[in-house]
Amino acid sequence: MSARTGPIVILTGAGISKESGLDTFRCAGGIWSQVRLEDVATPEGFMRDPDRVQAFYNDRRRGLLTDNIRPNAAHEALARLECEWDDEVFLVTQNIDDLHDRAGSSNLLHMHGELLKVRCEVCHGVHEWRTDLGTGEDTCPACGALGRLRPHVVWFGEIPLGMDRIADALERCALFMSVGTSGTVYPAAGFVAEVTRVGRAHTVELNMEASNGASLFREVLQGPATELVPAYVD
Ligand code: BJW
Repeated sequence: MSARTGPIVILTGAGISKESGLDTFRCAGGIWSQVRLEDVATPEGFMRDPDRVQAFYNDRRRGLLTDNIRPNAAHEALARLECEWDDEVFLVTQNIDDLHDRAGSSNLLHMHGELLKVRCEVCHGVHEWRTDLGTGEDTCPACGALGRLRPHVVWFGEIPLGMDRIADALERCALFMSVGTSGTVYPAAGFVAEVTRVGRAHTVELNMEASNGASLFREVLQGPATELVPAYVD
């Protein structure tokens, strides 16, 4: 990785977990070709048919917890980078899986939430959760409300998490790296433009194919994350 003189912000998306065995959203055969996002990833979809939405996330939660889903060489390389540069590295992931956590990244923000957490619609408490939801018997560990837990994920129309912290980091960073994201979903898709507007940072995209925002990056590398990321950061 080229020499730098300031913080590094890394944005990751579903492509980084693809080689760990998790589906992306918009690749051929991806999640949005299997289900309609309006049905499962909007507050309106949840109000219309909560059981359907809970079943969608129950399936994905069970999938994530199977033994064969593990962090890959790209997650591990980003965790090593944080070991080397300490709190100079800020990892912002759009992914709700826990593969960065398992790889050892800790200066990490899940801007679209976490699959292994639930949020109580009554007291708004967030809790670790590893089993199915939606039986009507789910009880909030904090306030005791019955059947009012939802997946702690950010649906379309909801505000992503940690936006103030992200905006501050984008403004100060010397390197902005985007890994495995199609650059389709805002506000994450707009981060490279924000960094570029401030003008100081090097920007690099590592993705299987050119993303929607590829022309905004100073450097674009194409290929699988498990090859590109270790080669770039080590
Ligand atoms: C590989 C690979 C390998 C494959 N190696 N690469 C303009 C401005 C602001 C907002 C909007 C706007 N226009 C519209 C909006 C609203 C909307 C939006 O963006 N819509 C667009 C579709 C147009 N955004 C929102 O509603 C967001 N909220 C919001 O904007 O609030 C307003 C606000 C913002 C800020 C401050 C104040 C107010 C919320 C968005 C929530 C997204 N939620 C989801 C689902 C929930 C989580 C879940 O179930 O998992 O999040 S949608 C889904 O897409 C998921 C992902 O995190 C997200 C991004 O997908 P990602 O990661 O890019 O995956 P793919 O599949 O698209 O791409 C994978 C890439 O990997 C591909 O390019 C492959 O080539 C590559 N790849 N294998 C390397 N081995």
